[in-house]
Amino acid sequence: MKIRDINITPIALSDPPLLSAAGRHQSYALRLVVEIVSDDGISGLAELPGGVKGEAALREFAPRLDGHDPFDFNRLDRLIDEHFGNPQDTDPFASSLGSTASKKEANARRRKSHVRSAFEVACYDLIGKAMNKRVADLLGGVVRREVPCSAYLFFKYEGGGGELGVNKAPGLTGWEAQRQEAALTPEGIVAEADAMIKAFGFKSIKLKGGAFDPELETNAILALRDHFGPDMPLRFDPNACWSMETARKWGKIMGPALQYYEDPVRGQEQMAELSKELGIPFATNMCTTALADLPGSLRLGSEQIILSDHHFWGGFQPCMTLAQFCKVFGRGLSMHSNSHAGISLMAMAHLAAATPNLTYAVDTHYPWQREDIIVGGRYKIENGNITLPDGPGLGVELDRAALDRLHKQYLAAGIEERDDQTEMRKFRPEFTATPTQF
Ligand code: GKR
Ligand code: MG
Repeated sequence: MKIRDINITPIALSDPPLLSAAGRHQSYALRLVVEIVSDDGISGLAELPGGVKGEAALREFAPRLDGHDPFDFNRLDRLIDEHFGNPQDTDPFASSLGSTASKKEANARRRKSHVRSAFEVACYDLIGKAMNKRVADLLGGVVRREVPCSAYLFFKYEGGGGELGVNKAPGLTGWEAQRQEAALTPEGIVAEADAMIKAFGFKSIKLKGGAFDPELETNAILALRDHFGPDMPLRFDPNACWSMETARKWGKIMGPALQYYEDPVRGQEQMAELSKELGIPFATNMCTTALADLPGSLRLGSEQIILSDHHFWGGFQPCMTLAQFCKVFGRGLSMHSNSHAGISLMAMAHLAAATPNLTYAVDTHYPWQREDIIVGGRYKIENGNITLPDGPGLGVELDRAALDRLHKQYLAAGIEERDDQTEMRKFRPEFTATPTQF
């Protein structure tokens, strides 16, 4: 079996105005859909964060895979290294978003990881379809068919996103209606949580912070704890935009209510110092984000829990290596997410289903999106779980009409890269997404 064709399609998914330290989500979230086709006509799928630079990187690399054997992952690695170079060789201790790597190095590494992830995941889907095996079977076997997900709450402005922008579609009920409402206060966050949990049955909650005054965000965590009681696991993540002083002060207050404190501060050194001081579990998807960061994580003890993400770690295989690391060195393991459609959801589900020591429910932005590119439309999350599909590979097929529609939506949206800061400046011209904001 050889790879004969590769199709790369940028799409735009409607996205409501969610807030974070980076600013405000644009009306559309960009994704890239990758399809590889074998010489016997079987296709393998993957989905990645979008943007013209990422798309260009995929397109430049893709011809190297002409005639490639999808089983040969070592060759894929060699081709990727030849094409992108291997910056990790020169500085294996560099942390991508920490203090030692420049933004340029971090972006280069991220692009390389994305490209490897896209083709690795698509190869697994292709192999699974060819062999009538689920991807999770190929990754080591299914240890759970029900993959628990966490509710992912955001402070947000009013608006449904997409064509609606800051407006709301009338006549909706339940989560569909709540999804369009503003959530700018602790009460608003509790209402958001209630509607999301009623619709999807989540049994743990993550709140994205970093958007407003730390006191207000801390009060939102305390309001969630009061509303849902002490048995509902709560996580809080200000994306490292808090100073040590701020994170220390509010961490002491919200700490007892938290399952984990995710990236309160920036870089492995600061994370290590504060986590020792506060003595509560720290988690990261910002200071330990690649295999090259693991020596630093060990040396410093920067976090107790690492969030994997097959898009950012370079595919399933590095995430399985991370899982082994977590097992051997006593780290907990959770999973990170960005706005995404059903192919990413399925890839996350297969990875989670095949990871015995996935110790926390996975993040997903999926409830915030409305459209999808998979046959059958939006995949159901029930009782807080994604149920692994029975079909081979990732278990989903591409809905070509939907792909075409969302590609046209991408062309019409005219967005080249995700840019939450510029989006926020349309409403708050003085806004700057500096690394430390509070
Ligand atoms: O979608 O705004 C967002 C999130 O802030 C996302 O970009 C983060 O990468 O969810 C992520 C996180 O856990 O840091
Ligand atoms: Mg995070």
